[in-house]
Amino acid sequence: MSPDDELRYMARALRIARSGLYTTDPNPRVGCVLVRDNLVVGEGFHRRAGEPHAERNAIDLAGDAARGATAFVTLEPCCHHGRTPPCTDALLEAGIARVVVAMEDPNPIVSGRGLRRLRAAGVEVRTGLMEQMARALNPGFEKRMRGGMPYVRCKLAASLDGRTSMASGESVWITSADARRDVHRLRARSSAVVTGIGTVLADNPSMNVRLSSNEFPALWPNERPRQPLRVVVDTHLRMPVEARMLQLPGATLIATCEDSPRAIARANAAGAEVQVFPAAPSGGVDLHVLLCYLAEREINEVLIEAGPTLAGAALQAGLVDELLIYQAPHLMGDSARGLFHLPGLDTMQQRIPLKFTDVRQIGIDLRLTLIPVRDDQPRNRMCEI
Ligand code: AOF
Ligand code: ZN
Repeated sequence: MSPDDELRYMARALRIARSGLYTTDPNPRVGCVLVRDNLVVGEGFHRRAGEPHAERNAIDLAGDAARGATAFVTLEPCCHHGRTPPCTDALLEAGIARVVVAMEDPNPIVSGRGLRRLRAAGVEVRTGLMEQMARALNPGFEKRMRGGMPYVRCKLAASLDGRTSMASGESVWITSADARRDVHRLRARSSAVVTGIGTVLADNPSMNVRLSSNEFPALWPNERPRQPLRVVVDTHLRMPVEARMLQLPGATLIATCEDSPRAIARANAAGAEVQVFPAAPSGGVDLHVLLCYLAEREINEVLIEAGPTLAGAALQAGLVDELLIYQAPHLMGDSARGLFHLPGLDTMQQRIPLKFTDVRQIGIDLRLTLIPVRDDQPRNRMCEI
């Protein structure tokens, strides 16, 4: 098989893995392609935790044709008994001769053991083919497995002059319907969506996924995306019992510093789960502790959709991995509110430098993707509590 063929088959495995983008949580998205005599004899992806892994699905499809085939897998085959049996055993039983893997499984109970098991059984193993792309498919799973923290995206919608709401607080809708649909896809791939009580009180948002299945290009027919866990950062437990999100399917978690049993019971009765957290030195729920807690609940990808206070606090604490800014082609004027509240930032030297990783037009708006870059800022913090 030529190097070009190998790239082609791994690219196919990666594309198939994307079919699980909205459903595998908390498991990673994984794809597998089986090739014999330069023909695809089977392929599969992991759909949902508890259901068969990608390799198992591909082997079942190939049947006897799997014997002597090469398996292209986007993640190292597992070698443990979890909700499903080990894929290494399935590959060996099926008589797979060679395994090409894009990335090692960061899960400490696998982490190289799957590859060693295959090699020990005489299977030829190659790793690292299209590794970057495989890692980009599961940033949250990898970060949680390696550091006990979720991958955090922060989404904001702004005018061309970087304003997010008028001085009166009025803010709906800044961007167009196309950009809002894009945000719903972002929500749908996230395990949790985080907002602040200020946004709840001002806008009474639903924070759910409201797209029909055909608006998810990666989703297979008749499948619905999950609803992410809704998290409201609400230091003083001011959540109104009639908040719209509490009436909707899916769970809402209130993260608070208020431990009054009466206030908690009231929120519980309205359908919200309440978790009490320590306050950060600057006041308000300690977001680092909150994210560690979410990772413990197997939350892989977090989307912060909040106003300038919460978004600024998360950014200044070095907790944001990626910023997504939807920018609309209009001006809101200089009395309107900005993107981030960043207290203590007074000199040019204190600026928070960012790097563009993607810029594209979505309908009439722009979507800017950026990552923080400064090394002397706390960044990619691990869970160390
Ligand atoms: C694979 N192929 O398609 C996936 C893998 O509880 P289980 O049995 O589903 O195991 C989950 C773990 O298996 C998950 O944390 C990750 O380490 C690995 N996922 N491995 O060989 C797959 N989804
Ligand atoms: Zn497996």
